[in-house]
Amino acid sequence: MPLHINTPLIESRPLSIAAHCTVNLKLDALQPCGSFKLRGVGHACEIHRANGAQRFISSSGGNAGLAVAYAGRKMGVPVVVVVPETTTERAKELLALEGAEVIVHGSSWQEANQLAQGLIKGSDAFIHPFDDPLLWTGHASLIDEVAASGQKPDAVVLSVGGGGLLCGVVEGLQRNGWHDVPVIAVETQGAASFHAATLVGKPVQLDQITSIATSLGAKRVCDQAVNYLASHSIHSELVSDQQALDACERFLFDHRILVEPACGAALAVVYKGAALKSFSNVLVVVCGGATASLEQIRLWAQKTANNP
Ligand code: PLV
Repeated sequence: MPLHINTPLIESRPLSIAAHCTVNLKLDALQPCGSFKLRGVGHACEIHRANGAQRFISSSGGNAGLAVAYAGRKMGVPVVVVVPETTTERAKELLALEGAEVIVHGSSWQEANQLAQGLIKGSDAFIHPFDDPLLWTGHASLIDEVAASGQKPDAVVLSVGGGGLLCGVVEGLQRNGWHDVPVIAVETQGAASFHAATLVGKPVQLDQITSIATSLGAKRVCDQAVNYLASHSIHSELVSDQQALDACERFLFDHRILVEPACGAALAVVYKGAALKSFSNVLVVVCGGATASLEQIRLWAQKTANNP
Protein backbone atom coordinates (compact mmCIF):
# COMPACT_ATOMS: atom_id res chain seq x y z
CA MET A 1 0.00 0.00 0.00
CA PRO A 2 1.44 3.41 -0.91
CA LEU A 3 1.58 6.09 1.78
CA HIS A 4 -0.38 8.62 -0.27
CA ILE A 5 -4.11 8.44 -0.86
CA ASN A 6 -6.09 8.48 -4.11
CA THR A 7 -7.46 12.02 -3.75
CA PRO A 8 -10.91 13.23 -4.79
CA LEU A 9 -11.38 14.63 -8.29
CA ILE A 10 -14.31 17.04 -8.19
CA GLU A 11 -15.89 19.56 -10.53
CA SER A 12 -15.73 23.08 -9.13
CA ARG A 13 -18.77 25.17 -9.93
CA PRO A 14 -17.29 28.46 -8.59
CA LEU A 15 -13.99 28.05 -10.46
CA SER A 16 -15.78 26.89 -13.62
CA ILE A 17 -17.91 30.04 -13.56
CA ALA A 18 -14.86 32.25 -12.96
CA ALA A 19 -12.83 30.65 -15.78
CA HIS A 20 -15.73 30.20 -18.27
CA CYS A 21 -14.91 26.51 -18.75
CA THR A 22 -15.28 23.24 -16.85
CA VAL A 23 -12.75 23.14 -14.02
CA ASN A 24 -11.97 19.88 -12.23
CA LEU A 25 -9.92 19.90 -9.05
CA LYS A 26 -7.47 17.20 -8.02
CA LEU A 27 -7.58 17.72 -4.28
CA ASP A 28 -4.05 16.84 -3.17
CA ALA A 29 -4.42 19.27 -0.27
CA LEU A 30 -6.20 16.30 1.31
CA GLN A 31 -3.10 14.07 1.40
CA PRO A 32 -2.40 13.10 5.02
CA CYS A 33 0.65 15.40 5.21
CA GLY A 34 -1.24 18.26 3.54
CA SER A 35 0.31 18.29 0.06
CA PHE A 36 1.03 16.29 -3.12
CA LYS A 37 4.62 15.84 -1.92
CA LEU A 38 3.74 12.54 -0.28
CA ARG A 39 3.30 10.93 -3.70
CA GLY A 40 6.93 11.33 -4.73
CA VAL A 41 8.49 11.38 -1.29
CA GLY A 42 6.58 8.24 -0.26
CA HIS A 43 7.73 6.46 -3.42
CA ALA A 44 11.37 7.50 -2.89
CA CYS A 45 11.30 6.53 0.81
CA GLU A 46 9.83 3.10 0.04
CA ILE A 47 12.58 2.38 -2.48
CA HIS A 48 15.35 3.60 -0.17
CA ARG A 49 13.90 1.58 2.70
CA ALA A 50 13.81 -1.56 0.55
CA ASN A 51 17.48 -0.90 -0.25
CA GLY A 52 18.31 -0.83 3.46
CA ALA A 53 18.13 2.88 4.43
CA GLN A 54 18.13 3.27 8.23
CA ARG A 55 17.46 7.03 8.33
CA PHE A 56 15.96 9.67 6.03
CA ILE A 57 17.53 13.11 5.74
CA SER A 58 15.70 16.10 4.26
CA SER A 59 16.60 19.74 3.82
CA SER A 60 13.14 21.24 3.39
CA GLY A 61 11.44 23.49 5.90
CA GLY A 62 8.30 23.10 3.90
CA ASN A 63 5.97 20.47 2.59
CA ALA A 64 8.67 18.14 1.26
CA GLY A 65 10.20 17.92 4.76
CA LEU A 66 6.75 17.28 6.20
CA ALA A 67 6.17 14.48 3.73
CA VAL A 68 9.52 12.87 4.64
CA ALA A 69 8.68 13.19 8.34
CA TYR A 70 5.28 11.59 7.75
CA ALA A 71 6.75 8.77 5.64
CA GLY A 72 9.47 8.07 8.21
CA ARG A 73 6.99 7.86 11.07
CA LYS A 74 4.75 5.52 9.12
CA MET A 75 7.69 3.30 8.13
CA GLY A 76 9.41 3.38 11.53
CA VAL A 77 12.49 5.09 10.09
CA PRO A 78 14.05 8.05 11.96
CA VAL A 79 14.02 11.36 10.09
CA VAL A 80 16.29 14.41 10.34
CA VAL A 81 15.09 17.61 8.69
CA VAL A 82 17.51 20.52 8.36
CA VAL A 83 15.59 23.79 7.93
CA PRO A 84 16.79 27.35 7.36
CA GLU A 85 16.26 30.10 9.96
CA THR A 86 13.44 31.52 7.83
CA THR A 87 11.25 28.45 8.48
CA THR A 88 8.06 29.38 10.32
CA GLU A 89 7.33 28.21 13.86
CA ARG A 90 4.25 26.48 12.48
CA ALA A 91 6.32 24.39 10.06
CA LYS A 92 8.75 23.40 12.84
CA GLU A 93 5.80 22.51 15.05
CA LEU A 94 4.30 20.27 12.32
CA LEU A 95 7.67 18.53 11.78
CA ALA A 96 7.98 17.93 15.51
CA LEU A 97 4.43 16.51 15.61
CA GLU A 98 5.58 13.89 13.10
CA GLY A 99 8.45 13.00 15.41
CA ALA A 100 11.24 14.29 13.13
CA GLU A 101 14.47 15.71 14.52
CA VAL A 102 14.62 19.34 13.38
CA ILE A 103 17.97 21.13 12.97
CA VAL A 104 17.86 24.87 12.20
CA HIS A 105 20.79 26.08 10.11
CA GLY A 106 21.58 28.93 7.70
CA SER A 107 19.67 31.81 6.20
CA SER A 108 18.37 29.93 3.14
CA TRP A 109 17.60 26.44 1.80
CA GLN A 110 21.02 26.32 0.12
CA GLU A 111 22.83 26.51 3.48
CA ALA A 112 20.47 24.14 5.26
CA ASN A 113 20.93 21.73 2.36
CA GLN A 114 24.72 21.92 2.65
CA LEU A 115 24.58 20.93 6.30
CA ALA A 116 22.10 18.14 5.50
CA GLN A 117 24.48 16.76 2.84
CA GLY A 118 27.29 16.71 5.41
CA LEU A 119 25.19 14.57 7.77
CA ILE A 120 24.66 11.73 5.29
CA LYS A 121 26.32 8.51 6.47
CA GLY A 122 26.46 5.04 4.88
CA SER A 123 22.97 3.80 5.68
CA ASP A 124 21.16 7.15 5.32
CA ALA A 125 19.03 8.19 2.35
CA PHE A 126 18.78 11.83 1.32
CA ILE A 127 15.34 12.82 0.02
CA HIS A 128 15.52 15.85 -2.27
CA PRO A 129 12.52 18.24 -2.20
CA PHE A 130 12.14 18.37 -6.00
CA ASP A 131 15.11 17.17 -8.09
CA ASP A 132 14.98 13.37 -8.19
CA PRO A 133 13.48 11.01 -10.82
CA LEU A 134 12.05 8.84 -8.01
CA LEU A 135 9.97 11.82 -6.86
CA TRP A 136 8.70 12.55 -10.36
CA THR A 137 7.62 8.95 -10.88
CA GLY A 138 5.75 9.10 -7.58
CA HIS A 139 4.10 12.46 -8.39
CA ALA A 140 2.98 11.00 -11.75
CA SER A 141 0.44 8.83 -9.88
CA LEU A 142 -1.71 11.96 -9.67
CA ILE A 143 -2.28 11.80 -13.43
CA ASP A 144 -2.74 8.00 -13.36
CA GLU A 145 -5.69 8.57 -11.01
CA VAL A 146 -7.22 11.16 -13.35
CA ALA A 147 -6.72 8.80 -16.33
CA ALA A 148 -8.36 5.96 -14.38
CA SER A 149 -11.41 8.20 -13.88
CA GLY A 150 -11.74 8.39 -17.66
CA GLN A 151 -11.86 12.21 -17.70
CA LYS A 152 -9.25 13.61 -20.08
CA PRO A 153 -8.57 17.31 -19.47
CA ASP A 154 -7.53 19.66 -22.28
CA ALA A 155 -5.03 21.45 -20.00
CA VAL A 156 -3.49 21.00 -16.55
CA VAL A 157 -2.81 23.98 -14.28
CA LEU A 158 -0.19 23.60 -11.55
CA SER A 159 2.33 25.55 -9.45
CA VAL A 160 6.09 25.41 -9.95
CA GLY A 161 8.74 25.68 -7.25
CA GLY A 162 11.78 23.57 -8.10
CA GLY A 163 9.82 21.85 -10.86
CA GLY A 164 9.29 18.43 -9.26
CA LEU A 165 5.51 18.57 -9.55
CA LEU A 166 5.79 19.78 -13.14
CA CYS A 167 8.13 16.87 -14.04
CA GLY A 168 5.84 14.38 -12.31
CA VAL A 169 2.72 15.65 -14.05
CA VAL A 170 4.39 15.65 -17.48
CA GLU A 171 5.70 12.12 -16.83
CA GLY A 172 2.17 11.10 -15.85
CA LEU A 173 0.61 12.72 -18.94
CA GLN A 174 3.15 11.08 -21.23
CA ARG A 175 2.90 7.62 -19.64
CA ASN A 176 -0.89 7.76 -20.08
CA GLY A 177 -0.56 8.72 -23.75
CA TRP A 178 -1.75 12.29 -23.10
CA HIS A 179 1.13 13.95 -24.96
CA ASP A 180 -1.33 16.50 -26.39
CA VAL A 181 -2.44 17.91 -23.02
CA PRO A 182 -0.59 21.17 -22.33
CA VAL A 183 0.52 22.27 -18.87
CA ILE A 184 0.08 25.78 -17.50
CA ALA A 185 2.95 26.26 -15.08
CA VAL A 186 2.32 29.02 -12.54
CA GLU A 187 4.69 30.93 -10.27
CA THR A 188 4.50 34.11 -8.26
CA GLN A 189 6.50 37.04 -9.62
CA GLY A 190 9.10 36.93 -6.82
CA ALA A 191 9.78 33.20 -7.27
CA ALA A 192 9.81 32.95 -11.06
CA SER A 193 12.79 30.65 -11.64
CA PHE A 194 10.95 28.51 -14.23
CA HIS A 195 9.74 31.59 -16.08
CA ALA A 196 13.32 32.88 -16.21
CA ALA A 197 14.45 29.51 -17.60
CA THR A 198 11.77 29.51 -20.34
CA LEU A 199 13.11 32.85 -21.61
CA VAL A 200 16.63 31.50 -22.22
CA GLY A 201 15.98 27.77 -22.63
CA LYS A 202 18.13 26.70 -19.69
CA PRO A 203 17.94 26.87 -15.87
CA VAL A 204 18.74 30.29 -14.45
CA GLN A 205 19.88 31.03 -10.90
CA LEU A 206 17.79 33.86 -9.37
CA ASP A 207 19.61 36.24 -7.00
CA GLN A 208 16.86 36.10 -4.44
CA ILE A 209 13.31 35.01 -3.72
CA THR A 210 11.05 37.92 -2.83
CA SER A 211 7.65 36.19 -2.92
CA ILE A 212 5.68 35.28 0.19
CA ALA A 213 5.01 31.93 -1.55
CA THR A 214 8.18 30.50 0.01
CA SER A 215 7.22 26.95 -0.99
CA LEU A 216 7.79 28.05 -4.60
CA GLY A 217 11.11 29.58 -3.64
CA ALA A 218 13.65 27.46 -5.46
CA LYS A 219 16.23 29.89 -6.88
CA ARG A 220 16.86 27.46 -9.76
CA VAL A 221 14.53 24.84 -11.21
CA CYS A 222 15.71 21.30 -11.93
CA ASP A 223 17.15 20.62 -15.41
CA GLN A 224 14.42 18.12 -16.29
CA ALA A 225 11.70 20.78 -15.94
CA VAL A 226 13.48 22.83 -18.61
CA ASN A 227 14.24 19.76 -20.78
CA TYR A 228 10.52 19.02 -20.94
CA LEU A 229 9.98 22.29 -22.83
CA ALA A 230 11.31 20.42 -25.87
CA SER A 231 8.92 17.44 -25.65
CA HIS A 232 5.77 18.90 -24.09
CA SER A 233 3.67 22.02 -24.45
CA ILE A 234 4.25 24.02 -21.23
CA HIS A 235 3.07 27.64 -20.83
CA SER A 236 4.57 29.74 -18.06
CA GLU A 237 2.21 32.10 -16.20
CA LEU A 238 2.96 34.59 -13.43
CA VAL A 239 0.70 36.00 -10.72
CA SER A 240 1.36 38.54 -7.98
CA ASP A 241 1.59 37.63 -4.30
CA GLN A 242 -1.64 39.55 -3.77
CA GLN A 243 -3.43 37.47 -6.40
CA ALA A 244 -2.14 34.22 -4.86
CA LEU A 245 -3.31 35.33 -1.40
CA ASP A 246 -6.71 36.45 -2.69
CA ALA A 247 -7.07 33.07 -4.38
CA CYS A 248 -6.35 31.28 -1.06
CA GLU A 249 -9.11 33.25 0.67
CA ARG A 250 -11.54 32.83 -2.19
CA PHE A 251 -10.84 29.08 -2.40
CA LEU A 252 -11.43 28.75 1.35
CA PHE A 253 -14.79 30.45 0.85
CA ASP A 254 -15.67 28.41 -2.26
CA HIS A 255 -14.43 24.96 -1.18
CA ARG A 256 -13.74 25.24 2.56
CA ILE A 257 -10.12 24.15 2.12
CA LEU A 258 -7.19 26.31 3.23
CA VAL A 259 -4.10 26.11 0.98
CA GLU A 260 -0.72 27.87 0.97
CA PRO A 261 -0.02 30.79 -1.39
CA ALA A 262 2.16 28.29 -3.34
CA CYS A 263 -1.09 26.60 -4.32
CA GLY A 264 -3.03 29.87 -4.41
CA ALA A 265 -0.79 30.84 -7.36
CA ALA A 266 -2.28 28.09 -9.57
CA LEU A 267 -5.79 28.88 -8.33
CA ALA A 268 -5.26 32.59 -9.10
CA VAL A 269 -4.77 31.79 -12.80
CA VAL A 270 -8.09 29.97 -12.80
CA TYR A 271 -9.93 32.76 -10.95
CA LYS A 272 -8.44 35.30 -13.41
CA GLY A 273 -9.60 33.09 -16.28
CA ALA A 274 -7.87 34.91 -19.15
CA ALA A 275 -5.06 32.36 -19.62
CA LEU A 276 -7.61 29.55 -19.95
CA LYS A 277 -9.83 31.07 -22.62
CA SER A 278 -8.84 28.56 -25.32
CA PHE A 279 -9.70 25.53 -23.14
CA SER A 280 -12.98 23.89 -22.26
CA ASN A 281 -12.07 21.30 -19.63
CA VAL A 282 -9.22 22.16 -17.28
CA LEU A 283 -7.65 20.09 -14.49
CA VAL A 284 -6.22 22.08 -11.58
CA VAL A 285 -3.74 20.45 -9.24
CA VAL A 286 -4.73 21.69 -5.79
CA CYS A 287 -1.28 20.92 -4.42
CA GLY A 288 -2.14 22.07 -0.89
CA GLY A 289 0.47 23.07 1.68
CA ALA A 290 0.22 22.57 5.42
CA THR A 291 2.30 25.40 6.82
CA ALA A 292 0.00 28.42 6.37
CA SER A 293 -2.79 29.48 8.71
CA LEU A 294 -5.68 31.81 7.89
CA GLU A 295 -4.16 34.37 10.27
CA GLN A 296 -0.82 34.16 8.43
CA ILE A 297 -2.53 34.58 5.05
CA ARG A 298 -4.30 37.71 6.32
CA LEU A 299 -1.05 39.12 7.76
CA TRP A 300 0.68 38.61 4.41
CA ALA A 301 -2.29 40.17 2.59
CA GLN A 302 -2.07 43.28 4.79
CA LYS A 303 1.68 43.54 4.24
CA THR A 304 1.32 43.07 0.48
CA ALA A 305 -1.49 45.65 0.28
CA ASN A 306 0.71 48.19 2.12
CA ASN A 307 3.75 47.56 -0.13
CA PRO A 308 2.37 46.46 -3.51
N1 PLV B 1 7.76 22.93 -1.99
C1 PLV B 1 9.11 22.37 -1.79
C2 PLV B 1 10.17 23.09 -2.51
O1 PLV B 1 10.29 24.42 -2.15
C3 PLV B 1 9.36 22.08 -0.32
O2 PLV B 1 10.52 22.04 0.09
O3 PLV B 1 8.41 21.81 0.38
N2 PLV B 1 3.03 23.63 -3.82
C4 PLV B 1 3.45 23.41 -2.57
C5 PLV B 1 2.45 23.50 -1.46
C6 PLV B 1 4.79 23.10 -2.31
O4 PLV B 1 5.21 22.86 -1.08
C7 PLV B 1 5.71 23.06 -3.40
C8 PLV B 1 7.16 22.74 -3.21
C9 PLV B 1 5.21 23.29 -4.70
C10 PLV B 1 3.87 23.58 -4.87
C11 PLV B 1 6.07 23.24 -5.92
O5 PLV B 1 6.58 21.98 -6.13
P1 PLV B 1 7.95 21.76 -6.89
O6 PLV B 1 9.06 22.28 -6.00
O7 PLV B 1 8.00 20.29 -7.05
O8 PLV B 1 7.87 22.50 -8.15
C12 PLV B 1 11.21 25.15 -2.93
